[in-house]
Amino acid sequence: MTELDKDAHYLRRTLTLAACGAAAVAPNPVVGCVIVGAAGNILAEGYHRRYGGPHAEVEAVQTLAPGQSLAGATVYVSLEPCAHQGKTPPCADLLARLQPARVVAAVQDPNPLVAGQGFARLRQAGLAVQVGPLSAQALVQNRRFIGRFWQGRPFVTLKWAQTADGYLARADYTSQWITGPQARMQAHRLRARHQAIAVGYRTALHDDPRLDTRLWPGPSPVRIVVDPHRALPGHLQLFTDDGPTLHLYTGAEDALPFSTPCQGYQAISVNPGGPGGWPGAVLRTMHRANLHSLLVEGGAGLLNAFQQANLWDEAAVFTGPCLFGPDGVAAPKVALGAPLTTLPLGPDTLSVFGNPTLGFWPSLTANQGPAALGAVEHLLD
Ligand code: AOF
Ligand code: ZN
Repeated sequence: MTELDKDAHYLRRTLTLAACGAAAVAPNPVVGCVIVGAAGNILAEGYHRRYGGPHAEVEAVQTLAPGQSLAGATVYVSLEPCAHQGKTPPCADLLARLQPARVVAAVQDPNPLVAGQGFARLRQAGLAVQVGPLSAQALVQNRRFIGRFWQGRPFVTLKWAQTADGYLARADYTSQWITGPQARMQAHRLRARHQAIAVGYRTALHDDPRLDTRLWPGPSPVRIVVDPHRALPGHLQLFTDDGPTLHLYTGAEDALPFSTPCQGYQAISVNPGGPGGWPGAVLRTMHRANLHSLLVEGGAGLLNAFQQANLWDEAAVFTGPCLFGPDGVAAPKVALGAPLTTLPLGPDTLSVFGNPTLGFWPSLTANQGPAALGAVEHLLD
């Protein structure tokens, strides 16, 4: 194996380890770490297991044999070691004390508390520092964490299920499943990967959704419901099942609309007349609530609003075999281009698209060259 092959091999392993934390670390990034000895043997491994817990480097160092020297060793990590005193002391200082020969990180941490300072500390301590290979893969894996720093707003995924002829629902909104159980599990995986989930008035009323993750491991997202006139009835599961619900409306902030809302319920008056219309109002509310990623589940009105405001980064489109035309509710008319990846799911498919005009995907491809477009293996982590 050449040195480059070896670095790619172990960095790939850091990404595999990082993915093990996917269900529990948000809003932190997923991070994996592998320590390889001078003889090429793995000495320790670890990953960031849960938000607030030890970082990947600490997890790995804790599994080193007592007294193990790191002379000549390489520490591989999927993200730049941190330089700040957060919930744990800086990982860069920990590695500097252990004095391996090299630290190889897949990407720089965009968090302004780190942003190159971790690398600087390691170099000051005399360690060789290398960034990449596999930068594009690592960026894709942490795109929700990284994208929000690049854009200064939450990472937004649009999600919908459409019929083979391009409709979201029948014209009269009578409820009918478009996709099968495999696709629904994937939809719950997507929910578990986002900190918040938004639906509009009509979807809340007609579908009475729970918006939880009962079909996939991971936390249920904070529910955001856009109800311009505060007209939704209090018996909806969004308002009765416990779990945070942010109920967004316009107008005066007076008494709560329901006498017994669920635990974590908040009625929030917003101004959709500001920049970005309703999508802008949703994202500003999320910023105040410290929520960094959003799955927009529908319906057509809310999806179209995010698309028209160009406030989206990714689209996850499920397509089932049935036909609702010609009078159904049309799927959003988004210029999607070619999918980044397509997953066959029983009779259905899931296609993932990146916004071709702004934000994460064009920045990634501009920074990395078109080869980055092949870096899609972590899209479905
Ligand atoms: C690392 N290794 O495994 C992770 C890092 O709130 P804290 O103290 O856990 O810090 C979170 C920040 O630390 C997060 O925003 C990101 O910049 C970095 N995450 N860094 O060296 C890790 N998870
Ligand atoms: Zn750290």
